[in-house]
Amino acid sequence: MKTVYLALGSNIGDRCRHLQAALGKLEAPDLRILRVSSLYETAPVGFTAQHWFYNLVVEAETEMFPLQLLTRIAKIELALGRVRTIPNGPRTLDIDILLYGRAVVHSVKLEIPHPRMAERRFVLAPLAELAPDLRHPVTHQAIRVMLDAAPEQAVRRLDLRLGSPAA
Ligand code: PH2
Ligand code: MG
Ligand code: MG
Repeated sequence: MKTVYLALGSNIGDRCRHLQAALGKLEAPDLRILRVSSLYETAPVGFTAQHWFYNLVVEAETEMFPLQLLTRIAKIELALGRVRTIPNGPRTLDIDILLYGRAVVHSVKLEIPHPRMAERRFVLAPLAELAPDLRHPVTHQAIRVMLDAAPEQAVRRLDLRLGSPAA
């Protein structure tokens, strides 16, 4: 059993509903959602001519191996209407694996820890809410330290929390 952290984002249509539906689809006999961060409204990073995102981070426990988890995630993204157009462009739902236990994975299809997490407040702010003292397996920096060091980016924590489907 591994503890994993997943980052979810949506910036098309009913962002809340897409994220809530994703939580429902993630929960399964081989993937248990333990905790869900608050919801954050965040300015788009990278390709900036698009709507603001809703982002959150999920802490889960899974028996799946990393590539199995990636395949499961791709199915959920597809089921929720994801169409891949421009890189970093608008999406109904994006699910990224941030951390998988303390594992380091470099494969063509998958990199863990997520290679851009250090630059992304929209990931680090919700992750720091769940696991501020967790250390990045490569740099050994605590998540709260990574958040302090991350570049400026508008992230607003909303007074709104999506339910964990198991709760
Ligand atoms: N995802 C991206 C690119 N830019 N910006 C925000 N605020 N939130 C995201 O989830 C996001 C992004 C690529 O997946
Ligand atoms: Mg992403
Ligand atoms: Mg992705």
